[in-house]
Amino acid sequence: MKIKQIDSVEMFIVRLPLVSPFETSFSVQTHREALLLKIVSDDVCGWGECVTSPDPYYCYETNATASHIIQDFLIAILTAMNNFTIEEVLQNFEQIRGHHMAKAAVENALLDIMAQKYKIPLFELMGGTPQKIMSGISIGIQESIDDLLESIQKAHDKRYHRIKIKIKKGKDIEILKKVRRAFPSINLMADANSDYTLEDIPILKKFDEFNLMMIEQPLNYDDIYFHALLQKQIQTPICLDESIKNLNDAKTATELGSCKIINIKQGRVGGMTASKKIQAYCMENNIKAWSGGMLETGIGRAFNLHLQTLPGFVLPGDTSETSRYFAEDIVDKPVILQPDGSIEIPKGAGIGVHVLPERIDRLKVFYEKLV
Ligand code: OSB
Ligand code: MG
Repeated sequence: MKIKQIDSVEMFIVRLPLVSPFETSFSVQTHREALLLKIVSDDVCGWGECVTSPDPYYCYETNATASHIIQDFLIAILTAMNNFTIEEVLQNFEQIRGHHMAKAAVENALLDIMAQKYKIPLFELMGGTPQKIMSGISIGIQESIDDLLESIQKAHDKRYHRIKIKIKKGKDIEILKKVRRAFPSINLMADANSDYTLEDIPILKKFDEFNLMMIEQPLNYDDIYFHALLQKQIQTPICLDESIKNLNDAKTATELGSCKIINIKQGRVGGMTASKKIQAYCMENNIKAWSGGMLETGIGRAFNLHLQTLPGFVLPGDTSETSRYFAEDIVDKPVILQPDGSIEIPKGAGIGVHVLPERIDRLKVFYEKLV
């Protein structure tokens, strides 16, 4: 089906307090400032969430760069088109280099519209299989080991399918030792967010004794080659996050042996369609994939849930329940874990969550009508 024309485009930034600060090796986040797009086309309203933050500490894109690219380039391209498919939009977006998160946000909204036009859930439009989605939680660096053990205990009681802890240099071996002593058999992994270098190989080798599912992004955020050298020297499977920005990066990493696992964040790789291609490549090339998170609101998380119905997503992702992030979200229904720790895909056409205008209105710190 084609989209006839774009009727309106609105951009919001909402600021939601996190239930607790989220500390990584690169920053401490106390709020999620989410850039949202509301696009109306052929009388259907679609939503997209841009996974950028206000700061460029995870990657170079920020809410400011994304709103610039969306407003001055992507929406300009979009509104110049008539009677078009989403594939044609993505082709036209290729002229703009990088800025994947900005592109993904626009594609999000168009996919939500398209699925609603067909009156089917987004996963069906994507070619996924309806199923329960596995859950996972990402626990930030804590003040004390007791705080960390308590957070892990809570997540374990909720039956999260795997637990990821954030680590950094100096907050690693001793912590992992204590976590493993307290929880000898949980599915555990560690995310370093690029805090190590090859000089740290003696430390990174010690991770092998903790039976981790993987270590995520140990080395530089844009490195692929040195991760291959590291993987040869450690047993713990390496998972790449920051370094994989597109299918070509996934191929390079696979051919070099830089990782055994890839964290696919739909925003980081340029959207749902790009993610689908990467998961297919991973499946064919014996790389395990999972869906990462960026502390999304219920809008972005709905996209991540639909994405995980594709067969390449064989490991639990960073998809947690709403209450782990926010006291109140901007959508209904909130994500909750089932008694077995799984998550149901939102029902209904499109992304299947209902965006609450009153909440957006109350939490917004920026608004502009672009079209
Ligand atoms: O490295 O995976 C990461 C959040 C923000 C930026 C980077 C990362 C993360 C997370 C949280 O780990 C994942 C989530 O629960 O959304
Ligand atoms: Mg990560």
